[in-house]
Amino acid sequence: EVDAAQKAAASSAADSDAPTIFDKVIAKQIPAQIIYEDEQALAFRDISPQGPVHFLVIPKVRGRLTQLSKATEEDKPLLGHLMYVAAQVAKQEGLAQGYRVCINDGPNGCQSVYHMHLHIIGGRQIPDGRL
Ligand code: IU
Repeated sequence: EVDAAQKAAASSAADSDAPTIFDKVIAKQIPAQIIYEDEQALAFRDISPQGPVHFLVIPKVRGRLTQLSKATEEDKPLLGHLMYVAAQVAKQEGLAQGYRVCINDGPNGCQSVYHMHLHIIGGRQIPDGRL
């Protein structure tokens, strides 16, 4: 398992405006289990699931939203949409008992892919205060 320090080191190296693997997911150039898609957002299963259900919700337009801390006033509707999609897909996935929504930002947040994304993890009891 990759520890937090390794992940943080990898993420600072990756901190750029360069395209990420998620652009290839959006373009369907690499296989991904896409479970929801609309004009603005995409949800797909995390390749390294941290629970029985673990999916990511991403905006299709990455350019101005590589990470949450880069969000501007104009991103507010999109951020709201991503949260709403997370809840709808969680329902679709049968997470009636609840789930955790998490966004990692920057090196200290252990962000590894610089295309903003929400993690939705459920299907098990999540310990208080942890992923
Ligand atoms: P992070 O918040 O940037 O650390 O999350 C990135 C997530 O993207 C992480 O949970 C990976 O397992 C996941 N992921 C993926 O689902 N598919 C990929 O091709 C890659 C990463 I690279």
